Amino acid sequence: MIYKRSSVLFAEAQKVIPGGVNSPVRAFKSVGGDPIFVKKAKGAYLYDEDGNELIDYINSWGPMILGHAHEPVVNAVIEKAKQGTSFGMPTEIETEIAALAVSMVPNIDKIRFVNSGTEACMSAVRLARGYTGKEKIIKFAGCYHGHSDSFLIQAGSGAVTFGSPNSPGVTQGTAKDTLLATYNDLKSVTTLVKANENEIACIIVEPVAGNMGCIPPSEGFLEGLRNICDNHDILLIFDEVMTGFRLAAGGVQELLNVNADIVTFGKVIGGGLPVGAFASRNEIMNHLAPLGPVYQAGTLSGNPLAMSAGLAMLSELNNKPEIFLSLAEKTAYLHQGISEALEQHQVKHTINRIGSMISVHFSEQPVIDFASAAEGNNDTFKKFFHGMLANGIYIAPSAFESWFITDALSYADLDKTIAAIRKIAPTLL
Ligand code: HOZ
Repeated sequence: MIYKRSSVLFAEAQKVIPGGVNSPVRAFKSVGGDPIFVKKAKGAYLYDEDGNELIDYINSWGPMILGHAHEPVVNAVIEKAKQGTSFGMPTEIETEIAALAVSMVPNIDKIRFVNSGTEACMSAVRLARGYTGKEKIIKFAGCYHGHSDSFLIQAGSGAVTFGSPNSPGVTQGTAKDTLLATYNDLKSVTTLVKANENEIACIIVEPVAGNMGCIPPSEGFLEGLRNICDNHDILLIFDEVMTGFRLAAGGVQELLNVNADIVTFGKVIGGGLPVGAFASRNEIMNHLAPLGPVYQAGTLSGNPLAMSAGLAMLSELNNKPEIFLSLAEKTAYLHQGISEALEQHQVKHTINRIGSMISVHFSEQPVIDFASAAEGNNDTFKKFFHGMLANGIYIAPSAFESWFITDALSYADLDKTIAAIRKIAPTLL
């Protein structure tokens, strides 16, 4: 594969954009080399500026559940755009998609749309604080809930990829209200709750972690969090930015049958357009302005283009629930193929998978939390990443991200991916 034009574009970008990118993980810093500039995408494939075709396992970090440039989504956006692109006024389609989301996701009565997962999580925490009258929050090391101040404490994803899980610019005052627990370790949570009795507003968690690679919850972990919250008047927030409408129509709440008090969503709810949302029961949502005192707002919130893309995508997922099973089967097939290819050459690895999320950790130990995820061999990951790229397969340029499987991926694409891994496995030793 040749990446001349991408490198030229990257050099130009660096003159006018910090690091040449608008989100750090894209810069390839942790894997080396220049990032690839994408020209267009269709179905399971990316087409870059050098004319290469790549099988995509990032899928805009999750939302392309039906594949890129999915026709009903694209057509919905085109038709909407012809009628104007932003009004800062209510539109009927907002109610349509809200009603659909409320019917798909368990345990919510109302939903508020925002513009990103970051905004959704930030607003959910404000709502939890306003509702409970308490200030502290518990988050888990390696979980990433966007880049707002309260969450950049031992954050995963790009923050850990670039060694700044605690970012400068976050004040001590903010940091002291974020308490840190260990994923899949209920004891670490009860210790914090006991030490901060009546001070904790909420526990926010990725119910399936996707920002330290994919890490599913251990048996009883989410149920345990639910119990702790119930016993101490703490709200449980599920950050379903990656998992919502992906692991099941109703996300992890449905898949694993555990209820959260507030759920947050990201780009998936806009079919890949800039959007996010948070949702809860009436008693909590009615605390939001204009009904209640907790303020939250945005001109582009409920933007008609994002709503039309989201409505097209969610409608299709709602009408074809068999998609979730088919995605899980494809992911299991890929898992088996990757395992066999790596085992054949004795490459130390652990594969985590749930539904249509999967990741390969280059470590022999079970990967259950941030510490075990960080044990992975990054040199092996770098070789793996570049080997995959050379063979036309695009995975996230960081070991701390999940792969996402789409409906557009065929078994032939999966076989091509497995064949590439078989080819590069001997180079990983
Ligand atoms: N932090 C995002 C994934 N967990 C990456 C965002 C991006 O670069 O688009």
